[in-house]
Amino acid sequence: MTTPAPTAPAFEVAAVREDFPILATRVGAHPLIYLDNAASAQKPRAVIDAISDYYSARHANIHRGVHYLSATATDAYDQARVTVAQFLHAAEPRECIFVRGATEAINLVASAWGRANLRPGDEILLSTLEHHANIVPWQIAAEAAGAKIKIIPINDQGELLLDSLDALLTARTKLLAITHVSNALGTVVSVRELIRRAHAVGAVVLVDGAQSVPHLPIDVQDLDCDFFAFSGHKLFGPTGIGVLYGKAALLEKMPPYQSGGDMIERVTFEKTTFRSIPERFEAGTPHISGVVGLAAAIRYLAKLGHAALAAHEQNLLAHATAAVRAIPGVRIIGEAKDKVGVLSFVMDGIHPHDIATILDSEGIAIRAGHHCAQPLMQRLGLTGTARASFAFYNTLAEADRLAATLLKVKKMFG
Ligand code: C6P
Repeated sequence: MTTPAPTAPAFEVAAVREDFPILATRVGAHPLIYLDNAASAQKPRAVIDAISDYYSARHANIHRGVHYLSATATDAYDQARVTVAQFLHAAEPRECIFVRGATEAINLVASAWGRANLRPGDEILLSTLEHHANIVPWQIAAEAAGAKIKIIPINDQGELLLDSLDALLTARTKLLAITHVSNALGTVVSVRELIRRAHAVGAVVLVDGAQSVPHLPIDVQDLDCDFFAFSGHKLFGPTGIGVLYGKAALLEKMPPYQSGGDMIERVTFEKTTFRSIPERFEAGTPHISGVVGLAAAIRYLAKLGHAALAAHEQNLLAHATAAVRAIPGVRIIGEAKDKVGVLSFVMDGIHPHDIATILDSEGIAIRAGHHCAQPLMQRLGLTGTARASFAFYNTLAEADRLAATLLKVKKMFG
């Protein structure tokens, strides 16, 4: 007789919820049901404690003092970079630059890489799914260089039309900037395939990972992307901190983005020389406590284990999708085969903001509007959607409450 293989322990959502103090909030008479995780995720005690401990016992400015506290803070900051590099599977920690968030990461590349590399007639390829943070910086860079922007279209399910790539990717394509996961629809984009095809024409690829890091394991070397951007606050870490990963060979050739203290080698009034990466791109006193908190979030997630979280989230998405789809007059927006826990929908004759307001009166937090993806909304013929976005601490009962309350919304509007 063979011994049965050990099965993974069931995901204990009730126990995990205990790690997040804010989930005990009450909104009037109702328990909070937080379904706005794609906008910003909540923070576990491990992150809150790490920040508190940092300010209570370890704070000083980094890279500047010879004293004990400065050395302690510098060590925490440098160790966090190692944690981030391991999380992304970067070849070296110096390839991970601390920035304010995904928005700043993309602006850094558009500004510094764009200035050095874009020329008149060059093309930048984006997709219909992009968040404004991965559109507007490229429009500004394209205008400055005389470059042109082209767009990968989508089908009605919200999936990229990869057949269009043959015509769109040419020797003129200098950069592909593509989202890994759509914030508005939840579509997972097959970035690995896109990166391979972009590299075949000599283009550099930036992946906007703002919505993928909370849901998918990331291996930047396996993806072979040139740049990868994400924000800490969507990854259960603090606001105001994020990461730009870039291949060392590319980062080293880029001019500075911002300038000032800590990024210089030597300054005279005639000329300044700059430090190597990562410091060249981290001018001024950084968000040290944010970096410490981000590393704590990554360690917390590693302890829970990706497979258990992903299975629970997929279960939540399937359950919520079926329950919401069953309500007459509701249309799900974004039905890609490969999705993370984002459920966008519209209801006949009811404005998304009215849906969100009524849900809020019952303690349910969702987002309504264009989700900073106006070109996507135009393609879908909508001004906005209602969006429920799930994290691993959400429960099937919360998904049921969402559906039951949407039924009430429908009755209220007749
Ligand atoms: N999306 C949402 O509710 P920042 O603001 O820098 O942390 O992240 C910007 C950003 C970039 N790319 C994608 C795909 C995103 O989803 C976001 C942020 C939030 O969908 C706030 S608009």
